[in-house]
Amino acid sequence: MKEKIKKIMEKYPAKVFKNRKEHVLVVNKCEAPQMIMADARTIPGIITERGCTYAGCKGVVVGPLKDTVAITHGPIGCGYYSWLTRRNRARNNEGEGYNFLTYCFSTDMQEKDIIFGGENKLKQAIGEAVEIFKPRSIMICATCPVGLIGDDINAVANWAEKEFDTQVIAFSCEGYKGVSQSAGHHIANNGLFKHVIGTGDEPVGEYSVNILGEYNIGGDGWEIERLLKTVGYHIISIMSGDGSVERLRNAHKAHLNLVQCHRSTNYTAELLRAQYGTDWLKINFLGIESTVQSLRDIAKYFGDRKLIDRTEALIAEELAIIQPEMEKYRKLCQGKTAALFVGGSRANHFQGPFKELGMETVLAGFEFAHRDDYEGREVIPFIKENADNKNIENIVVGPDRERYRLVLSREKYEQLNKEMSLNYFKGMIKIMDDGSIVVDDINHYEIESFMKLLKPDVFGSGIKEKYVIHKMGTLSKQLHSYDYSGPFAGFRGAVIFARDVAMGLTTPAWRLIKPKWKTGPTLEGDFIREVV
Ligand code: CFM
Ligand code: HCA
Repeated sequence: MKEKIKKIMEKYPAKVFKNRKEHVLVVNKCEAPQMIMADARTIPGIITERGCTYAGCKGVVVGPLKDTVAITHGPIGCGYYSWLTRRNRARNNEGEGYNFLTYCFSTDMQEKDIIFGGENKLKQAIGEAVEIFKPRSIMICATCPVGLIGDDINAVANWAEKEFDTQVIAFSCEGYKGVSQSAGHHIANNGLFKHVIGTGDEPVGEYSVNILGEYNIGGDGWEIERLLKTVGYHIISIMSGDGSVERLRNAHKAHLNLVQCHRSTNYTAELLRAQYGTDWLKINFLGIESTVQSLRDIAKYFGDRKLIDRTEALIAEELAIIQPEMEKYRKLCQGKTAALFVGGSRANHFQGPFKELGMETVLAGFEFAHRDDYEGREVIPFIKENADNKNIENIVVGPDRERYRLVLSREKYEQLNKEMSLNYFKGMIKIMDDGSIVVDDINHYEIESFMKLLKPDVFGSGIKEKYVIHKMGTLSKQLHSYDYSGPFAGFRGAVIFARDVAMGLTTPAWRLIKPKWKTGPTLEGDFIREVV
């Protein structure tokens, strides 16, 4: 396999070859720990699948907060692209205030604003938002031109806060600020931790948790919430699917933080631990086995008999409902293979659901994950800082004098940590079989090459790859937007996922497609080195 991969890479110019080969590995437990290059600059000119820092801040973390007016300061395309395209669902609330998600707020910067500056336009936009919507908070998200022309969004936020007596938070998440969406997650986490978390003082119930890194895509968060509430947990806040700023203000009061997407919220999880003493637990509600494991781990953390019994009763009840249907789909999918390429956590999280259908993952990779998402958090001290990640503020906090408290005694913590790994994420590589391939920041050339090499039955990724894969005569399953389906989380979501995959694999469409390039080249000509 290594030889075949080398052949793919050898087509690159020498410098590109040297770079790209560090981003690919074949899993081999005997060579563990295996290192991969990640969170590094994409080579200019390569057709990457990545997005920008603004997308990670506004589109991913801040955007789903429904009770705030998130204004995109920039050209209209940036605001438009991040206007619910992610399918982060939200309800019109139960007494929380508002839901502004169906609006797209933007300063719609024009050439004249780029030349003369856009601060006045931004001030005007905030004024209009206050007048029309009277929100409790406003968030300003910067796009590329804002940083390039030097609009001071922090000064505007300070001015507006006084002028309108409303909280205004500025996020300097210019698209180019980092190498991918990932920098935007960090900037958003920092802003919410500094200005929102810890500002509330609502009383919280017994067994209170936050769900971090769950964005309610296709309703996943609602299914997770249903399970957790049935067992008896009090969910203080969700960061940030169907989430609200008002609830997030009390996040510091949780007894435990549940981390679904490690990449996008590990910063907040760690800051909450350092400042308030709250442990975090990596959970995963995608797939039946990991849903069972997550529910059991949470109950074990609190150690209350009632919670443990209710957890087991819920698991038994849900399994009885889904098993007959799952069996039907498993028969249709058994023996097929999958390749997964998704942002920063789902190429990991969806391997379980495929496995439960009898499908092996032959390739998996991330757009923008860091080495810890691949190799486990133990590598964090060894990750080299570079000019790009130094560019993003790294907040360091100590214990809060009044509000720091530990839920577990030291002995209890030590004992539990042996059973379930608290404040730790083991990464993706450890769950993968020997011989499977890991590719970081894949590009279009590599997608096509690996498709030809591995011939997976399904390629799970996003909209940018979908039609290239379909044109190759293979099923593409969107694991970002869920192809307008979902929820996929929890027991019932697993059945919907299984149904969708079985349906996609068995459709007769694939027999009818004969891509033109399977019978001959579609483009012919000579390669001319110099044009006179
Ligand atoms: Fe986390 Fe996400 Fe993902 Fe992500 Fe994303 Fe997403 Fe994703 Mo698209 S927060 S890293 S930045 S799980 S939007 S809900 S699907 S790339 S794998
Ligand atoms: C983003 C959002 C995205 C894009 C999905 C896709 C999402 O990265 O800005 O490429 O299909 O989930 O909506 O990841």
